[in-house]
Amino acid sequence: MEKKWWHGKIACQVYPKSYYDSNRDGIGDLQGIISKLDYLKALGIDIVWLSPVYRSPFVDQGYDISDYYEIAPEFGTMEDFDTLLAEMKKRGMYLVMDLVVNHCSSEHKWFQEAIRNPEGPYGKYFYFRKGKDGHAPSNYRSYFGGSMWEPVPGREDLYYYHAFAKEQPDLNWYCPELRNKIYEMINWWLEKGVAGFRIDAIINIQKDTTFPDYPADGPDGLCSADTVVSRASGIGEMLEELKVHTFQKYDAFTVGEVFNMKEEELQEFIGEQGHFSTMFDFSQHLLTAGEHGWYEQRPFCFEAWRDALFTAQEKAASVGFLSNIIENHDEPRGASTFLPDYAQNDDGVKMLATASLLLRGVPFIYQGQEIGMRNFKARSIEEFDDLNTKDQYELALRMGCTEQEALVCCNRMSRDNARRPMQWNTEDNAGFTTGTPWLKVNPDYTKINVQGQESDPDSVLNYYRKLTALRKDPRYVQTFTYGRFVPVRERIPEQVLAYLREDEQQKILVLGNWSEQTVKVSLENAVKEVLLNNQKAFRINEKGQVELQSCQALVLLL
Ligand code: TEU
Ligand code: CA
Repeated sequence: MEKKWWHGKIACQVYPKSYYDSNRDGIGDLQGIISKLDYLKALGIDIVWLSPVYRSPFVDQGYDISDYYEIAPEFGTMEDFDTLLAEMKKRGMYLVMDLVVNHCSSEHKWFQEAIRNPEGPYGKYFYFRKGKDGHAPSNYRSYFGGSMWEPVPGREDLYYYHAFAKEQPDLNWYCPELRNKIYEMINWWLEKGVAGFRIDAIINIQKDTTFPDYPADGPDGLCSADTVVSRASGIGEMLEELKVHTFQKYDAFTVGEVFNMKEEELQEFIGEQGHFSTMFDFSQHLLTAGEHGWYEQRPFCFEAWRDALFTAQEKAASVGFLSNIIENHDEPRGASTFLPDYAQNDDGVKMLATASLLLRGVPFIYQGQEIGMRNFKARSIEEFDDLNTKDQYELALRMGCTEQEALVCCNRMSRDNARRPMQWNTEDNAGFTTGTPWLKVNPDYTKINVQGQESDPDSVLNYYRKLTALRKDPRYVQTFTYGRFVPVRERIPEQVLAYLREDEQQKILVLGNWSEQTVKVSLENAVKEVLLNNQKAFRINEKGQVELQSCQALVLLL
């Protein structure tokens, strides 16, 4: 296998708006990130993925870009950005930008021109279509609710297409001129020295441009965006062209945000000659999402979760590398989602971290995950900012939930859970800002914060540091990076996660006891060394059985 510069690296996602506010306006910013680079470095981070920092009206928190060549003034200036790049370089770190090119903001000049004159030169950058019998051109439901088609103001029976919010018109990737504009922009950032991109919602660029109706799957008579994407084809050629014109020339690291890929396409996506370096594994998140919406409660089930993880790892094994996450800015906090009530403690959080960070692939830590940040308990819908959450709340009400029940669903699933400000210390607003934070801080910051954990050798933060150091330890880095992933499903007590990372040199066993009981795990090989233990005790009997306490995680060299 050809060696790549990003093999063996560890990444962190930073959500700029909520990381650190350097100028008291309540909004995190680039200078704030710069001031925390040493913190990230000490955590063992090599690659930082920045959620969008481009100019934007922030209808969808920067995922609606109005100028791809400018930094959002809320976050700072291009000079700040260049400083960030230089400071990262100094520390041997790599910067990965968010690439949002399925759509732009309705305030982007391309769309402003297009909507003024859909028949003019910019009209073909988007999808304008005539309605059908007084209705929208097709029955597609946008990701954020309502039709994907929005009437063009002042034009009878003309609509434009948006898979997400109406302020996020989809770009027409079948227009060569538009594609070239995008390649040019990507190369401009790569020339600047960014190391690569996380590529947003990329499957959505493929369309069946005849826009046929599909069977409705809800009382609104619409069909889901997932169906719409799945019925389209041709993504392979589009992504290949994109890669050849941009990423490939710079040896860039790319990670695709890929939903609804056809299973047989995995090789094409992340194989050695694939479209992307890696793509995120969302299989565990799809379990909790609910097929029709958040109102469908799906409690955490250990077996289903483990099987999803294992299956994804096995499928990728002979193909390439996945990027492994337990949470991101679209998902609730992993510690709140993938741990049962009795595991809601530091040991549980460390166990989940162990399970995730030692998988085969590129580990991504989302800001705050490393201190065990949890979901936020809102007492009313007013406490949310996210447009997706508001839509899901309304949907839950329409589906017969009471307000209280709808709120429970949002508290469990809201994207704002992970978007609450980072918890740095016990000062006001968790030390995130000395102004008024743009989104209320989680009150649990008095217990969960960086400063308190820095000084506690047994804290979650210090455990994360041990984990990243272990993964990069020269004695084990080969095995953790390139070694096989071998799931252990047989002869293992219920609710114990067990997998091996192994190569010709060594075998490393990762164990986590998700059950409430102490259990015994029979080992086939003798233990040479305990590489990591999230609890104090390590007990092994004469029969070679290791005793695992509830929420105990062990990494054993066999
Ligand atoms: O997300 C793409 C996506 O498919 C989301 O709609 C996802 O299904 C949803 O957030 C789950 O609740 C990306 C970004 O990560 C997200 O933040 C943006 O809102 C979206 O694209 C539009 O750019
Ligand atoms: Ca600020």
